[in-house]
Amino acid sequence: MSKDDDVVQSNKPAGGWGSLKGIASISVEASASPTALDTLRRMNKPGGFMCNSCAWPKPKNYSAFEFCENGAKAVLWELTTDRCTPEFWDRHTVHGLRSWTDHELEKTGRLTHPLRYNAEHDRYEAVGWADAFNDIATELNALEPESAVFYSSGHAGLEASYLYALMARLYGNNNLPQSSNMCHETTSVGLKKVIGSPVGTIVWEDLEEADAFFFFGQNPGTNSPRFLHPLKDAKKRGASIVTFNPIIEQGLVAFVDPQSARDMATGRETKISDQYHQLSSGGDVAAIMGICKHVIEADQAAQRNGEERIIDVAFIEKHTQGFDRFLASVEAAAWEDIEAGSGLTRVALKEAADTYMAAERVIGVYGMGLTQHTHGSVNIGLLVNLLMLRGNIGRPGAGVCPVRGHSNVQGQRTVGIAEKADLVPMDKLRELFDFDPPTEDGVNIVEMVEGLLAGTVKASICLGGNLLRAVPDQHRMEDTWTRQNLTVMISTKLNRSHLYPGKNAYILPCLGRAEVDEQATGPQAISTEDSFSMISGSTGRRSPASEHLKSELAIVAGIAKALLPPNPKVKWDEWTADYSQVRDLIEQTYPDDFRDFNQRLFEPGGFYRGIGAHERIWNTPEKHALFTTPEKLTSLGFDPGPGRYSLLTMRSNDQFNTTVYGYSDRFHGIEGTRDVLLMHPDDIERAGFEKGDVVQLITDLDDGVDRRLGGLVVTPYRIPPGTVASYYPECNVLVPVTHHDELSKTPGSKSVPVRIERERA
Ligand SMILES: Nc1nc2c(c(=O)[nH]1)N[C@H]1C(S)=C(S)[C@@H](COP(=O)(O)OP(=O)(O)OC[C@H]3O[C@@H](n4cnc5c(=O)[nH]c(N)nc54)[C@H](O)[C@@H]3O)O[C@H]1N2
Ligand SMILES: Nc1nc2c(c(=O)[nH]1)N[C@H]1C(S)=C(S)[C@@H](COP(=O)(O)OP(=O)(O)OC[C@H]3O[C@@H](n4cnc5c(=O)[nH]c(N)nc54)[C@H](O)[C@@H]3O)O[C@H]1N2
Ligand SMILES: [Mo]
Repeated sequence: MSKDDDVVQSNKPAGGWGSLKGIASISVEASASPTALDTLRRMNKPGGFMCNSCAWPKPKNYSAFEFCENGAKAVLWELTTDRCTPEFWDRHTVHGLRSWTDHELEKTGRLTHPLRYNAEHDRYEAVGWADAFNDIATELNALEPESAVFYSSGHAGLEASYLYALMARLYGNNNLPQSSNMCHETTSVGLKKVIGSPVGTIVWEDLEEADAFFFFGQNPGTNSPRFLHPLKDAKKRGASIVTFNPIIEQGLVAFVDPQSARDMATGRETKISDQYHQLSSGGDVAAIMGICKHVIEADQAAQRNGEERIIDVAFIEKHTQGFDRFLASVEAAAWEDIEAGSGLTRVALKEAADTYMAAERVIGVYGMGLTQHTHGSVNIGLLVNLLMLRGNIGRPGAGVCPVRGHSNVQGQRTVGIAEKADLVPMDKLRELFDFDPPTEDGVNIVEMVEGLLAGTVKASICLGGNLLRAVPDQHRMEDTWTRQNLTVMISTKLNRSHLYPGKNAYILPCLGRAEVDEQATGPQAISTEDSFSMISGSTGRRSPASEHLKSELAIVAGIAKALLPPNPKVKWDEWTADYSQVRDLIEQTYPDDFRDFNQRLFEPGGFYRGIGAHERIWNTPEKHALFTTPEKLTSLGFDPGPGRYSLLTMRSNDQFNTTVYGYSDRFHGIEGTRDVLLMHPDDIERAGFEKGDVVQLITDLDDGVDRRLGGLVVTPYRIPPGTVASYYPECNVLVPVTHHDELSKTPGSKSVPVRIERERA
C-alpha cells in the first residue's frame, strides 16, 4: 500500500444532508428544547433575533430559513434544556472539574444563578445579585484603576457594550481588550494603516457583482456557511473563485445548498474553487508577490506592445502612495525565493494571476489564515496591494472582505470597546457625562497577559468569552489568573475560565440572544453590527433559561451603579429600563455612524454605517491608500528547517471557538477525537514516525519556558511539508505570548514553531 492511501481526507461537500445531520445531532447532543426549531425560523430576519454565532451579514431578501449549520448549532446549544444549577456544585469541586473536557463543561447546560466562589469548599455557591454587585464594587474600589481589566468577547450587543466601555472609563481606565485582539486586530490596525478603514470595504451588492473572489485563509464552509449562498450564485453567473490555503477546506471545494430542495434531492454540488493553491503556512506574502509579479510583467509587456495597460494607472496615481517602492521590490523578488516562500510554483501563480487579470471586479476575502501570523499585517497590506494594482477597491463588485468572527465583534469596537484612547471620541464622552475620560492607552490581550504574569493586573471582568482558554500561553496563565484579587465572568455556560477563580470570584449568568429581555418599560431589543458594517436590531422571544438571569446590559449597569459615585448625567437605572435611551447616547456619541438609530433599527438587512474606503475616501494621515513593501518574502517569524515545523491551530466544523459541540469534524475527515496531529506523509517518514504514533509537540523557542502538548495521534494528511496542524484551543498551551504580529500584537496562532517527539508507537 502506498503511503498516500493512508492519507485522511474528506470528500464531503459543505451543506447538503451532512449539514442537516449536523444540526439534528447537535439538537440531541445539546438536549435542545423541542420548540427550538421554531425559534430558528425567526433568526436573522427583521423582528426576529440576530444569530449569536458569526458576523456574516444578513441579506435584505431573506429566505425561509436564514440560518446555517453553524448558526443553528449555536442557537440549539444555547436553547438546551440542560441546566447547571447551584446543586451541581454539591457534587463537584472546582479543582475536580479541571479534568473535564471543554465539551463536558459546557454540556452541563445553562447557568441559572449568580455564583460566588467559596475557597474553603472549593465550590461555587449561589449569591444574590445585589451582594455580588456590591462585593465586586468593593474589590474594584480597593484597587488602583489601572490594575483592573475589562475584557469582552464579541457577543454582547451594542447597547451593553457601549455602557461597559463607559463604566471602565468612569472607573478610570481604557483597559478594554477584546477577543478581536486575538483575531482581526491585524485588520483593525493593518487595514486602517493602508486604507484608513479598520473594517472591510464591501457591501452585500458587491458580492452580487464580483467576477472573481480570491480567498486567503478563510474557511466559509465551517466558519461562515451563509457565505456559501452568494458564492453559489456567483458561480452560477460565471464568477471565478481562487483559494489559497494550506489545508483543503471542503467548503471551498464543493457545496450542496441545503435550502434548495432540488439540490438536496439530486445531490447536485456547486463546485466552489476553480483553483485551489495549497501554499505553505505563512506563504501568502510570497504568493501575493508572485501574483503581483506576473501582473506587472503582463503590464510591462502590454506597454511594450502599445496595448491597454493591465494595471489601473489612473487609480494608482490619484489614490495611492508607495507604488514605486513596491514595484521595485516586486521586480527585485526572485522567482526561486517566491516559490520557496510560498510552496507554490511560478506556473500555479501565473494561473492565479491570469484569473485576476481577466476579472473586471475582484473581491479579496481573508480570515485567520492571514491575520494570525507574526507578519500578519504585512499579509493584509499585500492583499490590498494586489487589489489596488487594478483599482479593485472602492468600486462596485470589488473590495477587501475580512470575515469577522463573533456576531458583534466589529460593533463593539465601533461603540467604544477600545484600549487605544485615540480611537474613542473622548470629548463627546466628557460633554455627555461630565467627567474627564482617561487619556492613557489601556492594555490589549497580549499586554494583559504580560500584566498578569508580572502581577500588575489584579482584577479581570469578562463580558462573555472564555479568555483563559483562548489566550496564548494558557498554562502560564492558569497560575497567574488565580492570583488576582477578583475575577468576574459574565457567561451563559460553564467553561474552563471559571475553574481558575481569583481570590474573589463570581460567575454572573446572562440571558441568551434568543431570550426575552424584559425590563421596566417592557421587552427590549438589542443591536449588532456585522462584517459589512450593517446594524440590525434583535429581539429575543424565548422564555429565559432561568428566572434568575439578567441581561448583559443589566449586569453591566448593576456593577457600574454599585461601583461608581452618583453622577446626574449617568442614569444606570433609566438606561436599563429602556435600551432606546442607550441607542440615543450611541447616536449622540457617533452621529455620523448612527443617524436616526432608533428609527432605523429594524431595516431589512440592517442599516449601513458607511465606510470611507468604500467611497475611496482614505482616512490615513497621508489621505491616500498606501502600498506596502514587504521586508521578507514570508509572514513567518522564524526560519523553518529540518525537524522544525510551523504549527497551524485549526477549527473543527463541530466547535465555535472554545465551545466544542462534538467530535465530528466531517470536513476534515476526523471523527471521534480532537487529539490529532496532521502531517504530510513525507514529513512522517522523514521524522521516522508512523501513522497512529502518539507524539508531543514542543514549542521551538528559546525563552526558558517549557511549552508542550502530548497525546496527539500522528495522522497523515494533505498538508504541505513543513506545516503541521492541530486543534485550537487545545494548542494554546504552545503559543508563546511574545509570538504575535509586530504591528497589532495579534497572536501568531497560525504559525507556531514546534518540534515533535514520539511518546509511544
Ligand atoms: N463553526 C465555527 N464558526 C466560527 C468559529 C468557530 O470556531 N467555529 N469562530 C468564529 C470566529 S471568532 C472567527 S474569528 C471566525 C474564524 O474563521 P476563519 O477566519 O475561517 O478561521 P480559521 O478556521 O481559524 O482559519 C481560516 C483558514 O486559514 C487557513 N490558514 C492557516 N494558515 C494559513 C496561512 O498561512 N495562509 C493561508 N492562506 N491560509 C491559512 C486554515 O487552513 C483555515 O482554513 O469564524 C467564526 N465562526
Ligand atoms: N490558538 C488559537 N487561539 C485562538 C484562535 C485560534 O485560531 N487559534 N482564535 C482566536 C479568536 S479568532 C477568538 S475570537 C478568540 C475567542 O475567545 P473568546 O471570545 O473569549 O471565547 P469563546 O470560545 O467565543 O467564548 C465562549 C464562552 O462565551 C460564553 N457565551 C456564549 N454566548 C454568550 C452570550 O451571549 N453572552 C455572554 N456574556 N457569554 C456568552 C459562554 O460561557 C462560552 O463558554 O480565541 C482566539 N484564540
Ligand atoms: Mo475571532
